[in-house]
Amino acid sequence: EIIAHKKEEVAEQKERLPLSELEKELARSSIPFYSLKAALENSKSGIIAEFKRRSPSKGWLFQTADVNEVAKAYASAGASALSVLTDEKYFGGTMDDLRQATGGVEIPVMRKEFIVDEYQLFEAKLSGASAVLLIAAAITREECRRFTELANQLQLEVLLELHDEGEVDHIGPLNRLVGINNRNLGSFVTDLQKSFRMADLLPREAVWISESGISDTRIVRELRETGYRGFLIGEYFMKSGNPGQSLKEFIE
Ligand code: IGP
Repeated sequence: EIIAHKKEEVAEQKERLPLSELEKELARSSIPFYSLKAALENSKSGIIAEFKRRSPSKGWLFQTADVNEVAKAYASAGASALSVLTDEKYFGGTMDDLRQATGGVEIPVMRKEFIVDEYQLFEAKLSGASAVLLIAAAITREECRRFTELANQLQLEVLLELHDEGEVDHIGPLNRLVGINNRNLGSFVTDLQKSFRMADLLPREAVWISESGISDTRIVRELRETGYRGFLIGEYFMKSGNPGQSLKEFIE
């Protein structure tokens, strides 16, 4: 469904702009890079604040949000990094949202997308992203290794997202940022216990990130005690109507 749709979307893009064109453009440009891994290892908040206009389960959270304004507000409120949805159909995001966010802040910005093709990695880099999400459930182990390698060559860090125990075998030696998505992909129900349950299976040398359904600081504290260094939060901030302020109060 969503993956098939993505593959179609990418195929159309590739026709308009061949990969070779993106490669040339990349060779001509110099794009600032901020390490997500370093930001999480060294930071106090560990919060990856997400710009998310809508979600498939909740509908619009903040349709008219100004991405430039929110990105800057998140950064100055103390976010360690940003995540920007670029999927339009399900999340109301665009590549332009990503470009505006990366142009306005000096912290790592991750492209949040269903990555199914190399092409999307070039796009991410050219839009100023410092990191990309790879969803284990959406790709084979071979693709995971291939995409991670190419991303690293392009100076993009990879956050590898897992949903259940069975996906742990996607983690390769290059995957140093591993996320547990607390949201069930089928039912959209979030279960924070998943992060606690799966902690034992994660490599010690990786930076662990807990994703989705986080809305209180007590959980963040418990996750940190369990070993998590990153906390990916979107809905809670976006639905408040003032995401930057909401993050600020969350941190204080
Ligand atoms: C943020 P939340 O519940 O705070 O809005 O979750 C983030 O984890 C979620 O948007 C997400 C996501 C994804 C969205 C995690 N992995 C993959 C789309 C695709």
